[in-house]
Amino acid sequence: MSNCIFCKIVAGEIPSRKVYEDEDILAFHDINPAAPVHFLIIPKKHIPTLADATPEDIPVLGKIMAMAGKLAQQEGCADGFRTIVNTGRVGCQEVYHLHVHILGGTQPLGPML
Ligand code: DGP
Repeated sequence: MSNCIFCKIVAGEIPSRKVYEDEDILAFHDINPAAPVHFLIIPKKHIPTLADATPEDIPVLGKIMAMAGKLAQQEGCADGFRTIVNTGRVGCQEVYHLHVHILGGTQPLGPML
């Protein structure tokens, strides 16, 4: 999508600090980190929100989840991490290109739920 900031990152039109890239997904550091380690994993395909995902998106969504632990460990989250997917207005989603936040670091982040 031409006006989507994360599509522009996928296209290389906006720079990012990449963590991982393959033909289906991209991981890059969040511009506004909320934890010592904070990166995002996105599908390269423009899926606006988790609520817009369809059965045809299952492989790419599975890949994102299957890569999360490996990438988190690689980035320094040896003792665990939190995954967050904000969805829609009520979910306080700011960027309407589906993304999984990975947050971690050396200290526990504190309970959210
Ligand atoms: P959310 O509220 O779940 O939609 O979070 C969107 C996140 O995206 C937020 O933590 C900041 C991050 N973000 C927004 N614009 C950019 C950008 O241009 N580059 C990077 N690396 N991150 C961005």
